[in-house]
Amino acid sequence: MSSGSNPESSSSSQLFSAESYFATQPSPPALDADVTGVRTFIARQAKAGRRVVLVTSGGTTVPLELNVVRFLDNFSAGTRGATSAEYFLSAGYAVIFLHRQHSLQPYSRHYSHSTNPFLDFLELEQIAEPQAASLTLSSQTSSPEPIITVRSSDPKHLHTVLSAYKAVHRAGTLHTMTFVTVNEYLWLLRAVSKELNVLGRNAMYYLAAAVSDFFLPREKMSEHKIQSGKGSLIIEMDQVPKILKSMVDEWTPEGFIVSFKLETDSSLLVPKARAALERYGHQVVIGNELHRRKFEVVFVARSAPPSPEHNRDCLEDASSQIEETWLRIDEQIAGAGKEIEEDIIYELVRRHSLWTRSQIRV
Ligand code: PAZ
Repeated sequence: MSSGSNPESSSSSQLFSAESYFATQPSPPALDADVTGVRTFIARQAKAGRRVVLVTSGGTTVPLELNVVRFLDNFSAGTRGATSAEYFLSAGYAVIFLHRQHSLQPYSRHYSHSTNPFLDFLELEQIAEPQAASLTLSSQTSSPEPIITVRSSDPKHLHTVLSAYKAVHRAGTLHTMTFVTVNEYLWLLRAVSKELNVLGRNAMYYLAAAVSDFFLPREKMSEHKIQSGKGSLIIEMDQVPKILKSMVDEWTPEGFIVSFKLETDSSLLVPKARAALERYGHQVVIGNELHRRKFEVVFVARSAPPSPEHNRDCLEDASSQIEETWLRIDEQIAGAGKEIEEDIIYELVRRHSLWTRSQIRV
């Protein structure tokens, strides 16, 4: 990074491998505690015989200073991830929801502060005499207890969401973890993937988070707030390592890995998704164009092998066997509440079932 006020910074960039990244960039302070928590969760789900999916959601930040005042961010609100997590849960999966702090979450997303402000659902009905039990909790023991009622224009929907939310809590099938920076995201992704590897093919990875492609290594960051007033600011960032390759080859070789590819130029969508599948050798790339992402996505995956005799090398070399499947919902139906994630998850669950039953890579 260079600016008139930041003369000590360097302008040389280097190419980080996953290995050199983790050897040089600091782990988040809570990593050990996070790993202990997720390990316990996975063990419980394994005992219950459940499949587990890691859903990543929301955008990562790239801090520009060590004492961070400024950072680069991403548009993602976490809608795709939070919505998908609900459909995975209702399909019987346990979900590790690794999300950007304060982004949308399963169930509560229906009543977020901006779409359906919670307080708008509450009415102060009447004043009742204080109950004996509540007297001990109240500092103003002589004041009557207010009664608050919930009023919704669509109580059936509220009831459905609340019932599902409570059921998931009772079952203990949702485990949430948070990140803010791209560095936290990468460390957590690696740690959770290694833990989930114990489930082999029963683990799925649904990587819907919008992860920065560029970052500022710790050694290039200014310690204090970058000062203005001495002209323009020039920042040279390094490329975030391609961690999908490490996931497939090292961290979780048996897992069913689904990555997302976002483009704004729709002519690039399929070629880039195909290239990602060929490059990393995982199971599915879901392509989505920024403005159409709620109505259509494209699944890019290898076609099912014609017979179990096909070996892994034969399939991986055959790029001609990569096929595209478009999934679309009508915009009017989407406006009436239908969510494309319902169909995405239905299709992925079907493919994951085939994957768990097959003995070869498809
Ligand atoms: O969070 P959101 O629902 O607004 O957006 C979802 C998305 C577009 C970030 C996701 O579908 C996606 O494509 N994630 C991967 C982005 C990428 O190419 O890095």
